[in-house]
Amino acid sequence: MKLENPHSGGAIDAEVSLAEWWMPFTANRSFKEAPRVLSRAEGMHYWTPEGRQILDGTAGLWCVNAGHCRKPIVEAIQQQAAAMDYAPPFNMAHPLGFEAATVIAKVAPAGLDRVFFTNSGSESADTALKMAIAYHRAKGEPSRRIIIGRERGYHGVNIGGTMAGGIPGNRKHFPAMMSGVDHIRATHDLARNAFSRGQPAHGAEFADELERLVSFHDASNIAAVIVEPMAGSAGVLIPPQGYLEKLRAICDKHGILLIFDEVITGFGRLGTAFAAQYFNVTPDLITCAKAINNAAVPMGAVLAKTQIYDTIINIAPAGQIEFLHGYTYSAHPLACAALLATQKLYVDEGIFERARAMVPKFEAALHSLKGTRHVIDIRNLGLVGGIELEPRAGAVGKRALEAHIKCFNAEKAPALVRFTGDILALSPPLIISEDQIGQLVGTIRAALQSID
Ligand code: PXG
Repeated sequence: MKLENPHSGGAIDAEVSLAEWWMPFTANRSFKEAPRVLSRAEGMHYWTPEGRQILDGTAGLWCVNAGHCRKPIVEAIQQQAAAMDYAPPFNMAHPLGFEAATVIAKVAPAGLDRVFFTNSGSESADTALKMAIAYHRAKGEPSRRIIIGRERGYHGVNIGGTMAGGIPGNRKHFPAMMSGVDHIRATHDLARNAFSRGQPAHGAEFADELERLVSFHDASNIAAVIVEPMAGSAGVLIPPQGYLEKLRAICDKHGILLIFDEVITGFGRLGTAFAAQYFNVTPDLITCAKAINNAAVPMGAVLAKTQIYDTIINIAPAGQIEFLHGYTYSAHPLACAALLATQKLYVDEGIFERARAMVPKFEAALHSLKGTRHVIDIRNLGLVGGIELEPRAGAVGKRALEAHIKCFNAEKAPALVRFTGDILALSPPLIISEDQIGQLVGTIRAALQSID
Protein backbone atom coordinates (compact mmCIF):
# COMPACT_ATOMS: atom_id res chain seq x y z
CA MET A 1 0.00 0.00 0.00
CA LYS A 2 1.16 3.49 -0.66
CA LEU A 3 0.42 6.79 1.05
CA GLU A 4 -2.07 8.47 -1.29
CA ASN A 5 -1.46 11.83 0.17
CA PRO A 6 1.88 13.39 0.89
CA HIS A 7 0.43 16.04 3.25
CA SER A 8 -0.24 13.98 6.34
CA GLY A 9 2.93 15.37 7.87
CA GLY A 10 4.09 11.94 8.94
CA ALA A 11 1.00 11.49 11.10
CA ILE A 12 0.03 8.34 9.26
CA ASP A 13 2.31 5.44 8.43
CA ALA A 14 3.63 5.89 4.89
CA GLU A 15 2.37 2.39 4.07
CA VAL A 16 -1.22 3.34 4.85
CA SER A 17 -3.44 4.71 2.11
CA LEU A 18 -5.98 7.41 2.96
CA ALA A 19 -8.15 6.61 -0.04
CA GLU A 20 -10.27 3.70 1.18
CA TRP A 21 -11.94 5.15 4.26
CA TRP A 22 -15.01 6.99 2.95
CA MET A 23 -15.23 9.30 5.92
CA PRO A 24 -18.56 10.34 7.47
CA PHE A 25 -19.74 13.97 7.40
CA THR A 26 -16.30 14.96 6.15
CA ALA A 27 -15.03 16.94 3.15
CA ASN A 28 -13.05 13.84 2.10
CA ARG A 29 -10.85 15.45 -0.53
CA SER A 30 -9.68 18.49 1.38
CA PHE A 31 -9.42 16.58 4.66
CA LYS A 32 -7.19 13.94 3.13
CA GLU A 33 -4.90 16.67 1.82
CA ALA A 34 -4.22 17.81 5.40
CA PRO A 35 -5.65 15.24 7.81
CA ARG A 36 -6.10 16.02 11.49
CA VAL A 37 -5.44 12.77 13.29
CA LEU A 38 -5.84 11.71 16.92
CA SER A 39 -4.19 8.60 18.25
CA ARG A 40 -4.43 8.65 22.04
CA ALA A 41 -6.66 10.14 24.72
CA GLU A 42 -6.76 10.53 28.46
CA GLY A 43 -8.87 12.70 30.74
CA MET A 44 -9.35 16.13 29.15
CA HIS A 45 -6.89 15.57 26.29
CA TYR A 46 -6.19 13.96 22.97
CA TRP A 47 -2.74 13.43 21.53
CA THR A 48 -1.82 13.45 17.85
CA PRO A 49 0.50 10.76 16.46
CA GLU A 50 3.37 13.30 16.63
CA GLY A 51 2.68 13.78 20.34
CA ARG A 52 0.92 17.15 20.33
CA GLN A 53 -1.47 17.44 23.28
CA ILE A 54 -4.91 18.80 22.34
CA LEU A 55 -7.44 20.04 24.90
CA ASP A 56 -10.78 18.41 24.14
CA GLY A 57 -13.34 21.21 23.93
CA THR A 58 -16.03 18.94 22.50
CA ALA A 59 -15.97 15.71 24.55
CA GLY A 60 -15.26 13.91 21.28
CA LEU A 61 -18.59 14.60 19.62
CA TRP A 62 -20.57 15.61 22.72
CA CYS A 63 -20.17 12.13 24.14
CA VAL A 64 -17.15 11.56 26.40
CA ASN A 65 -18.71 13.30 29.41
CA ALA A 66 -16.57 11.63 32.10
CA GLY A 67 -13.31 12.33 30.25
CA HIS A 68 -11.27 9.92 28.15
CA CYS A 69 -10.09 6.39 28.92
CA ARG A 70 -11.38 6.37 32.47
CA LYS A 71 -9.94 3.34 34.24
CA PRO A 72 -13.14 1.79 35.67
CA ILE A 73 -14.79 1.92 32.23
CA VAL A 74 -11.74 0.49 30.45
CA GLU A 75 -11.48 -2.36 32.96
CA ALA A 76 -15.20 -3.16 32.80
CA ILE A 77 -14.99 -3.51 29.02
CA GLN A 78 -11.83 -5.63 29.21
CA GLN A 79 -13.35 -7.97 31.76
CA GLN A 80 -16.61 -8.33 29.86
CA ALA A 81 -14.82 -9.00 26.58
CA ALA A 82 -13.08 -11.94 28.24
CA ALA A 83 -16.16 -13.23 30.12
CA MET A 84 -18.78 -13.15 27.35
CA ASP A 85 -18.24 -11.26 24.12
CA TYR A 86 -21.75 -11.45 22.72
CA ALA A 87 -25.18 -12.86 23.49
CA PRO A 88 -28.28 -12.65 21.28
CA PRO A 89 -30.98 -10.28 22.59
CA PHE A 90 -33.93 -11.71 20.58
CA ASN A 91 -35.87 -14.14 22.76
CA MET A 92 -32.66 -14.58 24.74
CA ALA A 93 -31.02 -12.37 27.33
CA HIS A 94 -28.03 -11.76 29.56
CA PRO A 95 -28.01 -10.24 33.06
CA LEU A 96 -26.19 -7.03 32.09
CA GLY A 97 -29.03 -5.99 29.77
CA PHE A 98 -31.53 -6.03 32.64
CA GLU A 99 -29.08 -4.38 34.98
CA ALA A 100 -28.30 -1.62 32.48
CA ALA A 101 -32.00 -0.91 31.84
CA THR A 102 -32.70 -0.77 35.58
CA VAL A 103 -29.87 1.72 36.14
CA ILE A 104 -31.04 3.98 33.29
CA ALA A 105 -34.68 3.88 34.44
CA LYS A 106 -33.50 5.06 37.89
CA VAL A 107 -31.86 8.23 36.56
CA ALA A 108 -34.64 8.90 33.99
CA PRO A 109 -37.47 11.35 34.64
CA ALA A 110 -40.24 9.76 36.72
CA GLY A 111 -42.48 7.52 34.64
CA LEU A 112 -40.05 6.89 31.77
CA ASP A 113 -38.97 3.51 33.01
CA ARG A 114 -39.02 1.20 30.01
CA VAL A 115 -35.70 1.09 28.15
CA PHE A 116 -35.10 -0.14 24.59
CA PHE A 117 -31.43 -0.41 23.63
CA THR A 118 -30.01 0.65 20.25
CA ASN A 119 -26.47 1.35 19.02
CA SER A 120 -26.61 5.03 18.15
CA GLY A 121 -28.59 8.23 18.31
CA SER A 122 -29.86 7.69 14.78
CA GLU A 123 -31.24 4.28 15.67
CA SER A 124 -32.80 5.72 18.81
CA ALA A 125 -34.64 8.37 16.76
CA ASP A 126 -36.04 5.85 14.30
CA THR A 127 -36.99 3.49 17.13
CA ALA A 128 -38.86 6.25 18.98
CA LEU A 129 -40.79 7.28 15.85
CA LYS A 130 -41.84 3.66 15.28
CA MET A 131 -42.89 3.37 18.92
CA ALA A 132 -45.04 6.49 18.63
CA ILE A 133 -46.87 5.17 15.59
CA ALA A 134 -47.19 1.67 17.08
CA TYR A 135 -48.62 3.18 20.27
CA HIS A 136 -51.44 5.05 18.54
CA ARG A 137 -52.23 2.00 16.41
CA ALA A 138 -52.37 -0.20 19.54
CA LYS A 139 -54.81 2.13 21.24
CA GLY A 140 -57.10 2.26 18.22
CA GLU A 141 -55.98 5.45 16.46
CA PRO A 142 -54.11 4.11 13.42
CA SER A 143 -54.57 7.34 11.46
CA ARG A 144 -52.08 9.08 13.75
CA ARG A 145 -48.97 8.72 11.62
CA ILE A 146 -47.70 12.24 10.89
CA ILE A 147 -44.50 13.27 12.67
CA ILE A 148 -43.83 16.93 13.43
CA GLY A 149 -40.17 17.94 13.67
CA ARG A 150 -38.56 21.36 13.79
CA GLU A 151 -36.45 23.31 11.36
CA ARG A 152 -32.73 22.91 12.12
CA GLY A 153 -33.53 19.80 14.19
CA TYR A 154 -31.07 16.90 13.98
CA HIS A 155 -32.17 13.37 14.72
CA GLY A 156 -29.40 11.44 13.05
CA VAL A 157 -29.18 10.07 9.56
CA ASN A 158 -31.47 7.04 9.37
CA ILE A 159 -34.66 7.38 7.35
CA GLY A 160 -37.02 8.45 10.13
CA GLY A 161 -34.55 10.86 11.68
CA THR A 162 -33.66 12.34 8.30
CA MET A 163 -37.37 12.93 7.57
CA ALA A 164 -38.13 14.42 10.96
CA GLY A 165 -34.90 16.41 10.96
CA GLY A 166 -34.86 19.98 9.77
CA ILE A 167 -31.46 20.47 8.17
CA PRO A 168 -32.15 21.09 4.47
CA GLY A 169 -28.79 19.78 3.23
CA ASN A 170 -29.34 16.44 4.95
CA ARG A 171 -32.82 16.04 3.43
CA LYS A 172 -32.62 17.42 -0.07
CA HIS A 173 -31.49 14.29 -1.91
CA PHE A 174 -34.27 12.13 -0.51
CA PRO A 175 -37.54 13.86 -1.43
CA ALA A 176 -39.45 10.63 -2.10
CA MET A 177 -38.96 9.56 1.52
CA MET A 178 -40.14 12.83 3.02
CA SER A 179 -43.88 12.19 3.23
CA GLY A 180 -45.83 12.21 6.46
CA VAL A 181 -43.76 14.88 8.18
CA ASP A 182 -44.05 18.59 8.82
CA HIS A 183 -41.96 21.08 10.75
CA ILE A 184 -42.38 23.99 13.11
CA ARG A 185 -39.92 26.85 12.85
CA ALA A 186 -36.58 26.96 14.65
CA THR A 187 -36.33 29.03 17.83
CA HIS A 188 -33.22 30.97 16.85
CA ASP A 189 -33.85 34.71 17.02
CA LEU A 190 -30.60 36.63 16.89
CA ALA A 191 -32.28 40.03 16.61
CA ARG A 192 -33.98 39.73 19.99
CA ASN A 193 -31.79 37.24 21.87
CA ALA A 194 -28.14 37.90 20.93
CA PHE A 195 -25.68 37.43 23.81
CA SER A 196 -28.26 35.79 26.09
CA ARG A 197 -26.94 33.90 29.08
CA GLY A 198 -28.88 30.70 29.70
CA GLN A 199 -32.38 30.48 28.25
CA PRO A 200 -33.21 33.47 26.04
CA ALA A 201 -36.14 35.66 27.06
CA HIS A 202 -37.91 35.86 23.70
CA GLY A 203 -39.62 33.24 21.58
CA ALA A 204 -42.00 31.10 23.67
CA GLU A 205 -44.62 32.01 21.05
CA PHE A 206 -42.74 30.02 18.39
CA ALA A 207 -44.39 26.97 19.97
CA ASP A 208 -47.78 28.28 18.83
CA GLU A 209 -46.90 27.20 15.34
CA LEU A 210 -47.64 23.68 16.51
CA GLU A 211 -51.29 24.73 16.98
CA ARG A 212 -51.33 25.91 13.38
CA LEU A 213 -50.00 22.56 12.13
CA VAL A 214 -52.48 20.68 14.30
CA SER A 215 -55.36 22.63 12.71
CA PHE A 216 -53.88 22.10 9.29
CA HIS A 217 -53.31 18.32 9.50
CA ASP A 218 -55.93 17.58 12.18
CA ALA A 219 -54.86 16.11 15.49
CA SER A 220 -56.33 12.74 14.54
CA ASN A 221 -53.52 12.34 12.00
CA ILE A 222 -50.56 13.38 14.16
CA ALA A 223 -48.54 10.81 16.09
CA ALA A 224 -45.72 12.78 17.68
CA VAL A 225 -43.64 15.90 17.92
CA ILE A 226 -39.88 15.34 18.09
CA VAL A 227 -37.48 18.07 19.19
CA GLU A 228 -34.12 18.38 20.84
CA PRO A 229 -34.81 20.17 24.12
CA MET A 230 -31.59 22.04 23.34
CA ALA A 231 -30.42 21.72 19.75
CA GLY A 232 -26.71 21.05 19.45
CA SER A 233 -25.66 20.00 15.96
CA ALA A 234 -27.38 22.82 14.15
CA GLY A 235 -25.50 25.40 16.17
CA VAL A 236 -26.40 25.41 19.87
CA LEU A 237 -29.98 26.67 19.78
CA ILE A 238 -31.26 27.13 23.31
CA PRO A 239 -35.01 26.98 23.95
CA PRO A 240 -36.56 30.31 24.93
CA GLN A 241 -38.08 30.54 28.40
CA GLY A 242 -41.53 28.95 28.41
CA TYR A 243 -41.18 27.36 24.98
CA LEU A 244 -40.90 23.69 25.96
CA GLU A 245 -43.72 24.06 28.48
CA LYS A 246 -45.94 25.36 25.67
CA LEU A 247 -45.03 22.47 23.37
CA ARG A 248 -45.90 20.04 26.17
CA ALA A 249 -49.27 21.71 26.79
CA ILE A 250 -50.22 21.70 23.09
CA CYS A 251 -49.26 18.02 22.73
CA ASP A 252 -51.33 17.14 25.82
CA LYS A 253 -54.32 19.06 24.54
CA HIS A 254 -54.35 17.08 21.29
CA GLY A 255 -53.23 13.61 22.39
CA ILE A 256 -49.88 13.95 20.57
CA LEU A 257 -46.78 12.27 21.97
CA LEU A 258 -43.81 14.49 22.77
CA ILE A 259 -40.37 13.02 22.05
CA PHE A 260 -37.25 14.68 23.42
CA ASP A 261 -34.12 13.82 21.47
CA GLU A 262 -31.58 13.86 24.29
CA VAL A 263 -28.69 12.31 22.38
CA ILE A 264 -26.57 15.35 23.29
CA THR A 265 -28.28 16.53 26.47
CA GLY A 266 -28.60 13.10 28.10
CA PHE A 267 -26.24 12.29 31.00
CA GLY A 268 -25.17 15.51 32.54
CA ARG A 269 -24.57 18.03 29.76
CA LEU A 270 -26.89 20.53 31.49
CA GLY A 271 -25.93 19.40 35.00
CA THR A 272 -28.85 16.98 35.35
CA ALA A 273 -29.18 13.43 34.03
CA PHE A 274 -31.59 14.61 31.33
CA ALA A 275 -32.62 17.99 29.96
CA ALA A 276 -36.21 17.00 30.78
CA GLN A 277 -35.27 17.29 34.45
CA TYR A 278 -33.36 20.53 33.91
CA PHE A 279 -36.35 22.17 32.21
CA ASN A 280 -38.90 20.33 34.35
CA VAL A 281 -40.81 19.29 31.25
CA THR A 282 -41.47 15.57 30.90
CA PRO A 283 -41.80 14.08 27.42
CA ASP A 284 -43.42 10.72 26.59
CA LEU A 285 -40.31 9.26 24.97
CA ILE A 286 -36.63 10.15 25.28
CA THR A 287 -33.93 9.17 22.80
CA CYS A 288 -30.36 9.04 24.03
CA ALA A 289 -26.92 7.61 23.16
CA LYS A 290 -23.38 9.02 23.37
CA ALA A 291 -22.68 9.70 27.08
CA ILE A 292 -24.89 6.78 28.14
CA ASN A 293 -21.63 4.82 28.38
CA ASN A 294 -19.14 7.62 27.82
CA ALA A 295 -19.04 6.62 24.13
CA ALA A 296 -16.65 3.80 24.94
CA VAL A 297 -18.72 1.28 22.95
CA PRO A 298 -21.49 2.32 20.50
CA MET A 299 -24.82 2.41 22.32
CA GLY A 300 -28.12 4.25 22.40
CA ALA A 301 -31.50 3.86 24.06
CA VAL A 302 -35.12 4.93 23.94
CA LEU A 303 -36.86 5.56 27.26
CA ALA A 304 -40.62 5.13 27.15
CA LYS A 305 -43.41 5.88 29.57
CA THR A 306 -44.72 2.68 31.16
CA GLN A 307 -48.12 3.34 29.65
CA ILE A 308 -46.67 3.40 26.11
CA TYR A 309 -44.91 0.09 26.72
CA ASP A 310 -48.03 -1.45 28.28
CA THR A 311 -50.30 -0.30 25.46
CA ILE A 312 -48.07 -1.79 22.75
CA ILE A 313 -47.28 -4.97 24.69
CA ASN A 314 -50.80 -5.76 25.94
CA ILE A 315 -52.50 -5.55 22.55
CA ALA A 316 -50.55 -8.52 21.16
CA PRO A 317 -51.77 -12.09 21.69
CA ALA A 318 -49.85 -13.94 24.41
CA GLY A 319 -46.66 -15.56 23.14
CA GLN A 320 -46.37 -13.26 20.12
CA ILE A 321 -43.61 -10.70 19.61
CA GLU A 322 -45.31 -7.39 20.40
CA PHE A 323 -42.97 -4.86 18.73
CA LEU A 324 -41.25 -6.16 15.63
CA HIS A 325 -38.12 -4.11 15.99
CA GLY A 326 -34.59 -4.54 17.38
CA TYR A 327 -30.90 -4.77 16.55
CA THR A 328 -28.40 -7.62 16.66
CA TYR A 329 -26.36 -5.46 19.00
CA SER A 330 -29.20 -4.16 21.21
CA ALA A 331 -27.80 -4.33 24.77
CA HIS A 332 -24.44 -5.62 23.55
CA PRO A 333 -22.61 -7.01 26.61
CA LEU A 334 -19.57 -4.76 26.11
CA ALA A 335 -21.77 -1.67 25.75
CA CYS A 336 -23.73 -2.66 28.86
CA ALA A 337 -20.54 -3.23 30.86
CA ALA A 338 -19.32 0.23 29.79
CA LEU A 339 -22.73 1.69 30.69
CA LEU A 340 -22.72 0.26 34.22
CA ALA A 341 -19.17 1.48 34.89
CA THR A 342 -19.95 4.92 33.41
CA GLN A 343 -23.15 5.44 35.36
CA LYS A 344 -21.35 4.42 38.56
CA LEU A 345 -18.55 6.87 37.79
CA TYR A 346 -21.07 9.68 37.23
CA VAL A 347 -22.46 9.03 40.72
CA ASP A 348 -19.19 8.26 42.53
CA GLU A 349 -17.51 11.43 41.29
CA GLY A 350 -20.64 13.60 41.37
CA ILE A 351 -19.92 14.49 37.77
CA PHE A 352 -23.29 16.08 36.98
CA GLU A 353 -23.16 18.22 40.13
CA ARG A 354 -19.60 19.20 39.25
CA ALA A 355 -20.76 20.29 35.81
CA ARG A 356 -23.54 22.35 37.36
CA ALA A 357 -21.09 24.06 39.70
CA MET A 358 -18.78 24.94 36.80
CA VAL A 359 -21.50 26.62 34.70
CA PRO A 360 -21.08 30.20 36.05
CA LYS A 361 -17.33 30.06 35.35
CA PHE A 362 -17.87 28.60 31.90
CA GLU A 363 -20.52 31.21 31.12
CA ALA A 364 -18.34 34.12 32.26
CA ALA A 365 -15.31 32.90 30.29
CA LEU A 366 -17.34 32.34 27.16
CA HIS A 367 -19.03 35.73 27.27
CA SER A 368 -15.65 37.41 27.73
CA LEU A 369 -15.28 36.79 23.96
CA LYS A 370 -17.93 39.45 23.30
CA GLY A 371 -16.29 42.16 21.22
CA THR A 372 -13.71 39.77 19.71
CA ARG A 373 -13.41 40.02 15.93
CA HIS A 374 -16.19 38.31 13.91
CA VAL A 375 -18.33 37.41 16.97
CA ILE A 376 -22.03 38.28 16.51
CA ASP A 377 -23.52 36.13 19.26
CA ILE A 378 -22.53 34.04 22.26
CA ARG A 379 -24.96 31.67 23.95
CA ASN A 380 -24.63 29.03 26.65
CA LEU A 381 -26.53 26.51 28.73
CA GLY A 382 -25.05 23.93 31.08
CA LEU A 383 -21.62 23.06 29.73
CA VAL A 384 -22.58 23.95 26.18
CA GLY A 385 -21.43 27.08 24.42
CA GLY A 386 -22.11 28.53 20.98
CA ILE A 387 -20.13 31.34 19.38
CA GLU A 388 -21.72 32.64 16.21
CA LEU A 389 -19.46 34.36 13.70
CA GLU A 390 -20.36 36.81 11.00
CA PRO A 391 -20.26 34.72 7.80
CA ARG A 392 -17.67 35.78 5.27
CA ALA A 393 -19.32 37.27 2.18
CA GLY A 394 -19.89 34.51 -0.38
CA ALA A 395 -18.27 31.83 1.78
CA VAL A 396 -20.65 30.74 4.52
CA GLY A 397 -18.99 28.37 7.00
CA LYS A 398 -15.43 29.12 5.86
CA ARG A 399 -14.58 31.39 8.76
CA ALA A 400 -15.65 28.86 11.42
CA LEU A 401 -13.78 26.07 9.61
CA GLU A 402 -10.63 28.19 9.63
CA ALA A 403 -11.11 28.95 13.33
CA HIS A 404 -11.50 25.22 14.03
CA ILE A 405 -8.25 24.45 12.18
CA LYS A 406 -6.40 27.34 13.86
CA CYS A 407 -7.45 26.09 17.30
CA PHE A 408 -6.30 22.56 16.49
CA ASN A 409 -2.94 23.72 15.12
CA ALA A 410 -2.33 26.43 17.74
CA GLU A 411 1.23 26.45 19.10
CA LYS A 412 0.02 27.44 22.55
CA ALA A 413 -2.76 25.34 24.13
CA PRO A 414 -4.19 23.69 21.00
CA ALA A 415 -7.85 22.72 21.36
CA LEU A 416 -10.52 20.71 19.64
CA VAL A 417 -13.53 22.91 18.88
CA ARG A 418 -16.58 21.94 16.75
CA PHE A 419 -18.07 24.09 14.06
CA THR A 420 -21.33 24.01 12.16
CA GLY A 421 -22.02 26.67 9.57
CA ASP A 422 -20.38 29.74 11.09
CA ILE A 423 -21.04 28.70 14.65
CA LEU A 424 -18.34 27.34 16.94
CA ALA A 425 -19.71 24.83 19.45
CA LEU A 426 -18.16 23.92 22.78
CA SER A 427 -19.18 20.89 24.85
CA PRO A 428 -16.16 19.85 26.92
CA PRO A 429 -16.00 16.75 29.09
CA LEU A 430 -17.82 17.55 32.33
CA ILE A 431 -14.57 17.17 34.28
CA ILE A 432 -13.06 20.34 32.76
CA SER A 433 -11.28 22.61 35.26
CA GLU A 434 -11.50 26.39 35.52
CA ASP A 435 -7.95 26.69 34.15
CA GLN A 436 -8.79 24.54 31.17
CA ILE A 437 -11.88 26.66 30.45
CA GLY A 438 -9.55 29.66 30.41
CA GLN A 439 -7.16 27.91 28.02
CA LEU A 440 -9.99 26.91 25.69
CA VAL A 441 -11.40 30.41 25.50
CA GLY A 442 -7.90 31.90 25.10
CA THR A 443 -7.17 29.60 22.17
CA ILE A 444 -10.45 30.57 20.49
CA ARG A 445 -9.77 34.28 21.06
CA ALA A 446 -6.33 34.02 19.47
CA ALA A 447 -7.73 32.03 16.53
CA LEU A 448 -10.48 34.57 15.86
CA GLN A 449 -8.02 37.45 15.99
CA SER A 450 -5.74 35.77 13.47
CA ILE A 451 -8.27 34.93 10.73
CA ASP A 452 -9.93 37.23 8.22
N1 PXG B 1 -29.87 13.16 17.65
C1 PXG B 1 -29.15 14.19 18.08
C2 PXG B 1 -29.81 15.30 18.83
C3 PXG B 1 -27.78 14.24 17.82
O1 PXG B 1 -27.06 15.28 18.23
C4 PXG B 1 -28.00 12.10 16.70
C5 PXG B 1 -29.34 12.13 16.99
C6 PXG B 1 -27.44 10.96 15.94
O2 PXG B 1 -26.62 10.18 16.72
P1 PXG B 1 -25.58 9.15 16.03
O3 PXG B 1 -25.09 8.37 17.22
O4 PXG B 1 -26.37 8.29 15.12
O5 PXG B 1 -24.55 9.95 15.35
C7 PXG B 1 -27.19 13.16 17.12
C8 PXG B 1 -25.73 13.14 16.79
C9 PXG B 1 -21.99 17.89 16.06
C10 PXG B 1 -22.38 16.47 15.92
O6 PXG B 1 -20.89 18.23 15.77
C11 PXG B 1 -23.48 16.00 16.57
C12 PXG B 1 -23.88 14.68 16.42
C13 PXG B 1 -23.15 13.83 15.64
C14 PXG B 1 -22.02 14.29 14.99
C15 PXG B 1 -21.63 15.61 15.13
O7 PXG B 1 -22.77 18.70 16.53
N2 PXG B 1 -25.02 14.30 17.05
